[in-house]
Amino acid sequence: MKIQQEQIRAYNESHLVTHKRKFDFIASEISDLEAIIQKLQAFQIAIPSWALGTGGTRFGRFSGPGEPATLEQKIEDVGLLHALNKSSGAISLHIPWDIPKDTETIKSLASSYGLVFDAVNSNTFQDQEGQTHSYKYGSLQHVNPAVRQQAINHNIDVIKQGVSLGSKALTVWLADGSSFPGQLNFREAFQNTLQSLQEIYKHLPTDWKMFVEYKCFEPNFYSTTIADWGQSLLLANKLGDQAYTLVDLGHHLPNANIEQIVSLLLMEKKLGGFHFNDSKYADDDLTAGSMKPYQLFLIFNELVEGMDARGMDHAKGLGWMIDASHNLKDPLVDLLQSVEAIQLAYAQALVVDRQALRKAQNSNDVVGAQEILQEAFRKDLRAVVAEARLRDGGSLNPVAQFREMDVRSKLTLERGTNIKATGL
Ligand SMILES: [Mn+2]
Repeated sequence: MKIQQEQIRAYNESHLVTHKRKFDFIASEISDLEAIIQKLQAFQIAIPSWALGTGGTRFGRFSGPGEPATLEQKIEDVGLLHALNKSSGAISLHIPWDIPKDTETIKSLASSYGLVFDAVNSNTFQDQEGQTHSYKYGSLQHVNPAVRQQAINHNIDVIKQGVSLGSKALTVWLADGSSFPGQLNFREAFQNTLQSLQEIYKHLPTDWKMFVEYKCFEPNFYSTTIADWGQSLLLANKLGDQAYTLVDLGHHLPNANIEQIVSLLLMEKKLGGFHFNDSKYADDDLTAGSMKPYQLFLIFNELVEGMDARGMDHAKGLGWMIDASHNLKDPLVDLLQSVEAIQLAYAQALVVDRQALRKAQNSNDVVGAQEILQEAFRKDLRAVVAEARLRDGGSLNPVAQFREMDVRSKLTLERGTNIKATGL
């Protein structure tokens, strides 16, 4: 299904008076509002192809009705999101879960929804049917060079797929590591991983980036070969200018100061992109901003400050993507909520009084610094984000409109109830 512009216009029409009242109130409190709205309009967050079906846990998966069965239907789903929020204009494919059969047809389908292809993601954490070697004991780190070569070849294939789709980045996330002390020689595992990544890096087109993602534990529980930002940065530095660290919010030990990590990676020109999600304990894959919205704001505060310090384009300078897939909510509503939370945190970071904050920092005014940050965080900027969407032809309230239109029932009528989307 496709949401028609007329349906969005009609929805907005009936909510316009209330919106205007809220917007005019907040507009009177913010200077430079037009520039902020323009930045929000430009800011796009890529949707991963694996988040469109209901996710699972290791204990079970409860698929919902009307899930997308094909890549075409996944693109249709992202098209629905983008029609409503005008901020989800890109899709990130996971290979081999979502290999396009006919690239040109898939590209023109995506562009009919206003979508482009974001980073492509390789998968060497599962064995695929017909695969010669198993990844049970790792992939790029493996003690057997033949296994490493198989994983290298897969990544090169993924780059080729991405080139034909118009992607500009490869994201490498490895499950490699060990679950028991003594299982691995750490140094050798790291060196093998580095050499494998160097082989893949040679196949990167000159206008591409390689994102090296880290994760502190899971599925391995004793060690992960790229466990934290230090190890990822070490690899990215050794690989070269096109390699960057990718920060996934769920891939840290509890209470890690992610905003500080982001700030230093940006300073080193080594922050490549983001995977947004939220968590209480570990890689919980919850909706962005659902658990710790203040942390999300603090991260954006460092992002805006750090990108401005380097004169970067907020929208294009880094890769922005959601990486979440939970098992309770309708995945499309969950994604709408995530995008909204990200846009809100970004908007709040944009209204921070930077000059005053610098002054407070330089005079050790601890109280003042906290007041300045919380003044921005506690501003209700929902009407500002809604105004940015309205100007682009999106819905004033994507979540409410999705539910009011009963989009999921319509998708279920079209697709049936017994489909399980490929993914986590
Ligand atoms: Mn991730």
